[in-house]
Amino acid sequence: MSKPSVLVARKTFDDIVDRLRQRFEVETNDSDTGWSQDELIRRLQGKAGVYIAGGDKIDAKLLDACPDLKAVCTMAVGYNNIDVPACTARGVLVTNAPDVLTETTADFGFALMMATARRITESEHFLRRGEWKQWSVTMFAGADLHGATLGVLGMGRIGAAIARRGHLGFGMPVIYHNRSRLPADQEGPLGAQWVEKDELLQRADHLVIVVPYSASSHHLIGQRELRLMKKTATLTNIARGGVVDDAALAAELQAGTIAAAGLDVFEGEPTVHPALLACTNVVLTPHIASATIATRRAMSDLAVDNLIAALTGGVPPTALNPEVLKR
Ligand code: 8YV
Repeated sequence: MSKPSVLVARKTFDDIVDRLRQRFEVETNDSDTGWSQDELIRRLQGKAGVYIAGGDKIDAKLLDACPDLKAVCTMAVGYNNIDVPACTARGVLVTNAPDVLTETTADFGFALMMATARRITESEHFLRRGEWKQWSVTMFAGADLHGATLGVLGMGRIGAAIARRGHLGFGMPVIYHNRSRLPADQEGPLGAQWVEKDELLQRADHLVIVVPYSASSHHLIGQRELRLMKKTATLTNIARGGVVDDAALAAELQAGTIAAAGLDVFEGEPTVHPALLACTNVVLTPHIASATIATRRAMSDLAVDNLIAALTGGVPPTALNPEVLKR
């Protein structure tokens, strides 16, 4: 019997792809540029599985055009790029890559929040431009993190890991909003108190956004929400572009409605709203919250574990629609 064929639509570590080659016929994308959906559809003909990343769109149109596809395995934890119900309806298994990136992403969220509060990139740019001529008592004076109130919007795995850092490491009172409140035995170790969303915005000194993107979280933070925040507050978004209305944020940053923002994700990335680029009180990074070698390897490995299990009769470790396996 011939081996099943799979497509690795995103370049990843060669030795991890070799694990697929031992079992399947493998076609790879050897460039860092993702394929258009038409190209993806063309290359998926006759393929039983696909390894993707966050930017690759899997929808009903693609599924209908790729009838041999049985498994879609993303190396990201977020899966807003995949129409999971459409996959389930067609018996296509979907897996994501949770847990393995939680601590790395929380480290980065904290780093971005600190860089934002303490004006690290803004002051570095000033120094590099040769503008540092004298000391001043308020030069790049920012806001403290220790003891300040940490607000977490979205208390999933990554939100909890950020709350733990704030509570245990920085003595921050932690407030959070999430659709469902954590059980008391989970809130306790995080020192976290559930509050309504508006109260979170009003009370947080440093707000970190960690909610998944969906139609219901689109522009969850816009002009109204920003205007509820303290003038001295910072906002950090490591979730997804689209959760924050970037144009509204840029306008409110320029107006001084909040002190500063740290953004790792953007609407329409890799394009960044020009008004954000023009703000000095924003730290901008190119969607790298999970980017350590160890974690990117772990994410890729987990996607490959899932793909192998899905196509060899095993149990994929992190299936999003495991009901498909029972059919
Ligand atoms: C990924 C992410 O780098 O896992 C996620 O959901 O946002 C990032 O960790 C990216 O999506 C991979 O494409």
